[in-house]
Amino acid sequence: MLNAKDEIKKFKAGFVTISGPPNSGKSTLLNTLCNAHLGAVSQKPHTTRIHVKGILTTENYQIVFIDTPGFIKPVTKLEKLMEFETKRALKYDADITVLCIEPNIKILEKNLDFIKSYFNNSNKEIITTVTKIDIYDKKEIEETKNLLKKINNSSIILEISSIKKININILIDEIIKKLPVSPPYYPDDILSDKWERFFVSELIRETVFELYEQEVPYSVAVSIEIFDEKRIPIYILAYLYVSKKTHKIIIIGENGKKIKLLREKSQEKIKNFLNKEIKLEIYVKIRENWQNDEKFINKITEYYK
Ligand SMILES: Nc1nc2c(ncn2[C@@H]2O[C@H](COP(=O)(O)OP(=O)(O)OP(=O)(O)O)[C@@H](O)[C@H]2O)c(=O)[nH]1
Ligand SMILES: [Mg+2]
Repeated sequence: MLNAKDEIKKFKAGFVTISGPPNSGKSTLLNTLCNAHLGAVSQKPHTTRIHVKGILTTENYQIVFIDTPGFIKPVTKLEKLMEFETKRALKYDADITVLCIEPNIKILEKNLDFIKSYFNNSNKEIITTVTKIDIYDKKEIEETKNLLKKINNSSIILEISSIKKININILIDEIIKKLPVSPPYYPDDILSDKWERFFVSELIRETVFELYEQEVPYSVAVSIEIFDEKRIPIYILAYLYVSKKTHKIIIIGENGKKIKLLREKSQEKIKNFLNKEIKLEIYVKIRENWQNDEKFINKITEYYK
């Protein structure tokens, strides 16, 4: 018979979706929880397009986090895919969901309907996190918590900061309490379900979000055409697709200065991520209105899956 000590030792494992309004800090939380740069992060909303799994394994548990795109009212086919990715992770994949809410009343009110329907449609345990508390004052954090309690008073609410690592361990403890007893889903040395090519393309896309304004980052899709590990340094050729001619001109910039910066910054990030020397080349291509071209979207997300 099992004694109490053995009970504690029982291995726990499960899936945890990270959801919430755009720009609320979901991907940053994934990266902090997994201690790796897995999700693309930017100051602009709708950075994440496809779900990304981050796997945290210890002696006693394995948590498979699923970062998802922010809540979206889809218009284009790409946005429909983003919405599908969010809903799929919520409905089928997760044992628990972590809802990320930035304590900004204006943004919160804008997303209230999404948040309400999230609580109504989820049949899973929800842990609500009020994010980025290092940059908000107490009053705003309290107001947010009160509003959230009005919507749902059964979910735990934790105040967190992923950047300052505040209450991250408490969040992990709360998740472990709710995790089912189960063998691990992945080998203990696996950090994500995605291929290196995916992270390489996302690091380039993240840099595009950093360097370009307005609609340009949303016009960009990245495809890794060559990833040649036999060459030293590793040779990577990326095609950067834009949906308009004018965007190509903006991406390249005067005398090619802007794309040079994009190449250099992306190369540095990829080098740090892979921990290997690399040589990156980027070609810009026009693919008009690709956001509504299902075939193209499938091609571009082929190695994402
Ligand atoms: N100060 C502070 N900023 C944060 C924190 N977490 C995230 N941010 C910033 O908030 C912005 C959005 O972060 P992301 O992690 O990309 O947000 P997201 O929810 O994944 O966004 P989408 O994928 O676009 O829905 C970035 O500029 C982050 O650096 C935090 O704990 N503190
Ligand atoms: Mg994100």
